[in-house]
Amino acid sequence: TTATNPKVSFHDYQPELESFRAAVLLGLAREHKQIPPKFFYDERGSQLFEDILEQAEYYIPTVEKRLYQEHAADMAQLIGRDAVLIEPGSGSCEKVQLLLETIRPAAYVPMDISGDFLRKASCDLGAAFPWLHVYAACLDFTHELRLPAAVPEGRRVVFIPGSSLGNFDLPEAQHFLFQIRQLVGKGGGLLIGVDRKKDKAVLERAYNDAAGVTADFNLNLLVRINQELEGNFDLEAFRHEAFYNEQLGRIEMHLISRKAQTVSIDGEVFRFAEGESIHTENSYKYHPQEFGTLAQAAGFQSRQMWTDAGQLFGIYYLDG
Ligand code: AVI
Repeated sequence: TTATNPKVSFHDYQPELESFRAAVLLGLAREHKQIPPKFFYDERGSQLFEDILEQAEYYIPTVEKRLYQEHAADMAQLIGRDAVLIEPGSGSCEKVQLLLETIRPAAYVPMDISGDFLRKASCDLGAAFPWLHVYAACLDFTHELRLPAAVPEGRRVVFIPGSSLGNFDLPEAQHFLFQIRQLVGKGGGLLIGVDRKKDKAVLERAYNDAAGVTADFNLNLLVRINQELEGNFDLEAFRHEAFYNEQLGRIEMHLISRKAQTVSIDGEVFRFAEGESIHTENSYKYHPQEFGTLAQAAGFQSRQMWTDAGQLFGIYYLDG
């Protein structure tokens, strides 16, 4: 609908070829069935996630937004002018907008697995910030972190709002932070939002919103399998479940089979017992000290942490 903006470019590394099919068929063949959470984010899933962000029970966006608003100047000072700002899992690019005018990066590199969604978000961003150079990279950031060749030289700072790190298991989180450290190098930085450990009831409400949006988000995975992989999941025969696993410090999301049943996907048959689960997501919560240790092991040095009065959420700035 808008004229092409020469400051916005799109680089497609085709992240989804084959991987969804393989992940589903392998994941459902395991003793404890599982599907990695990155497959939530097709276009409808990305939209449902945006709707989760609007739910009152899901406290992260409100708390985090306030922190960016209150401390933008401090953050900008640590990041420095004319940085290359890189955001893996950028989604609707909403958070970064709270910082762009203060940070004034030389380039912004949003990365997302959902191509159409990324394209639209980048164009909207280019329109809202006409001075900004955007190099959008459609890729699976859990698989590869690469910058389009056209991105200018400059101090690199990775920006990860929304506690995306929480969706990695510990070894993966470690590896991901290490890769970020490689990408930004010595002298680069990382600005990252990380959800904190807190009262179980608050956490469980956040992943079981009353309107059922998180449930739809979870169940959309089965819709995707039906549509893209010729599956025949009966959506009425599975339910959303999310609970806090205190011992492991994580929210777990599952899809629970309401009855004994078989499901076929692309000709392969999978059996489900009544009550059997497909584990679809973990969302780890970190004490500041735990996160500090993890980041340090990846080669980062903690510079600053900002948190809210309720100690729900932490934003960290780390030096590479
Ligand atoms: C993207 N990620 C940080 C969200 C989280 O809280 O772990 C995904 C989510 N799943 C259910 N609600 C939100």
